[in-house]
Amino acid sequence: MMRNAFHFTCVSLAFILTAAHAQNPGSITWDPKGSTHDGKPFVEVAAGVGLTKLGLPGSANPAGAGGGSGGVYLFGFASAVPGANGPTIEQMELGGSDLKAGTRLVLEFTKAEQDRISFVAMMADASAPGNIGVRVLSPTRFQITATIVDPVLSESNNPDNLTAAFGLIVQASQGATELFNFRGTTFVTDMVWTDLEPLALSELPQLRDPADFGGFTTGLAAKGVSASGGTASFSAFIPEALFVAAREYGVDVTGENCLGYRSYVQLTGSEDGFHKLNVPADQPQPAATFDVDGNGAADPMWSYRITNSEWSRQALMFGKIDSDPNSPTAVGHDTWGRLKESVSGN
Ligand SMILES: [Ca+2]
Repeated sequence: MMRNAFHFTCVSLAFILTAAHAQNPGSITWDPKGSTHDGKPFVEVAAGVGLTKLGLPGSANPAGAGGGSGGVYLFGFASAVPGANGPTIEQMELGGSDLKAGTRLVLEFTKAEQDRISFVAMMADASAPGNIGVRVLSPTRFQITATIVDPVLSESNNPDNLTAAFGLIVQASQGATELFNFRGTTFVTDMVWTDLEPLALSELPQLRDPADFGGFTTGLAAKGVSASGGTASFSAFIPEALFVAAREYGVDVTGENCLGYRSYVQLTGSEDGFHKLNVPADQPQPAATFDVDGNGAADPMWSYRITNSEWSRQALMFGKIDSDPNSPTAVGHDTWGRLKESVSGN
């Protein structure tokens, strides 16, 4: 219930909020005129709302829109302007438009000067280097590069009749060094984006109350990953700067010893679905499509992937958690729900 409220009041409010509260802290606005699909510009029809071409929204001319509050911004394309409950799965289909799977998106957004990009999560194709990127162009502007993917089967997308869809979540943080600033970590999945959500803060070891610096992770929650229709992939592109920050808090975590977790259960290797993608494995790699610190130079990045095959909600994490016997190794869905409500209610 919280999840639905969280997702879709945001989207439907976008049309009001973007005009009334331009670039307040925690607000983000899409710039259709500054964005392209396979090099072609979008058409702006209202502040923060765009179409692939002139005309009315429809399955051949999807609308892009976003909105949010409290530093969380949700954005997606749909064949109709979303109603109060957000786009339906059918409205997410982009296969009859110019946004077919394989289309390269370069999307630009504006933000408040003091906001930092904590993380970006998107449904996209991360299979090739350069397909994905996040660059801070100026203190008030950033760019996301993505390639549209054919979604896999998941809880909301069942049966899987989608051939192309796109959406993303951006979490902003105010302050360069606050604990919930993942320094521009970028998560990419091939599961429909409405089956994703940010973790409740208390789900991260460093953000428990009191803080538990036996661990430091970054992560995302996902639900409804199919066991029967193949597995969903979750890639994480993590700037070296995040591990530097974690070590400043005293956690012995590096890009090399970073591990993957599913609801606090360590994934021990590729047989468990955790893959380290850096080559060589002990060095961060500069990626031209990532400049999250906005210094004009490619950020050194680490990349990992978790492949998942469970039907329940999972907290997917990358980092290092102390083998403290007090750390939960299995937490029931109801407990997650209560945690999230308590955080959301504050
Ligand atoms: Ca940089």
